[in-house]
Amino acid sequence: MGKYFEEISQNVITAKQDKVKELTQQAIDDGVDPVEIINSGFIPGMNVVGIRFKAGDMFVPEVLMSARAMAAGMDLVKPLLLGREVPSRGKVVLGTVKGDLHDIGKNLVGMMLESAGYTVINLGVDVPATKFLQAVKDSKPDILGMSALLTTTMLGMKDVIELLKEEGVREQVKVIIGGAPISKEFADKIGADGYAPDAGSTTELCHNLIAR
Ligand code: B1M
Repeated sequence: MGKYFEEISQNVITAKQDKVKELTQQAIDDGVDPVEIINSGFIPGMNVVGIRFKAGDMFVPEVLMSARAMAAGMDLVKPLLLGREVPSRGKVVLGTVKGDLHDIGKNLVGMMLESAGYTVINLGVDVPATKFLQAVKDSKPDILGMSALLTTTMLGMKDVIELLKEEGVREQVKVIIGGAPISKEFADKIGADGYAPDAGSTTELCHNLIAR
């Protein structure tokens, strides 16, 4: 059974989408537990991608292709998980702040988090503070992640944190932020719990915040 995992991981890393699909289907037909295919095949592959991306050995287009290869395999596995309790590392609500339409980096962060075992609720782009607030109230995530690529829109992150405070839900959720103009200093200044410069370190940041 274990023979599939290493091969699936390798083909996720090298972004061979058709091969990932073929091997995943073979594993399913052979009776391999779908959760094991995720935990021992997809996630270790994406972990390597995350490490290589962080080290500068892989670039954004390659990471996206690996994530797509994994998603192709995930499409085959997901229907088998319906009605089953899939262990999640935690829930993350993600969105690009109001007035900002940039989503390539945010989606990359989302894919990395999903492949690391998180449940991700992606609110999309141009998300008003009230929508972030509603998502925190409704979905009760462990982490709220905001992205901004414009120096003008990054200030909207502070508005969201203030609104969470006003509504008495700030302490229920860890707030993390990222995007090209964002820095650790800015995160500290607006009272966020964390900042990550790239998708790989966002996963680590979430692990650390949830473990606390
Ligand atoms: Co725009 N844009 N753009 N743009 N754009 C920038 C950001 C800009 C720096 C270009 C420039 O002038 N040199 C500039 C901002 C200047 C500033 O504010 N200082 C700019 C501008 C001005 C604009 C417009 C105003 C242009 C215009 O219309 N006059 C306009 C604004 C539209 C709007 O949002 N309202 C605009 C529009 C666009 C497009 C629509 C054409 C397109 C976006 C398409 C899309 O996203 N679907 C676009 C693009 C592609 C860019 C650049 C070229 C690339 C951004 C990108 O995708 N990078 C960008 C220049 C640049 O950054 N070099 C630019 C790749 C991506 C993987 O990186 O997004 O940084 P990044 O994400 C990283 C990290 O930042 C981090 O992890 C990611 C992966 O490692 N990260 C997080 C991101 N979010 C995170 C969240 C986290 C943690 C980490 O936790 C929650």
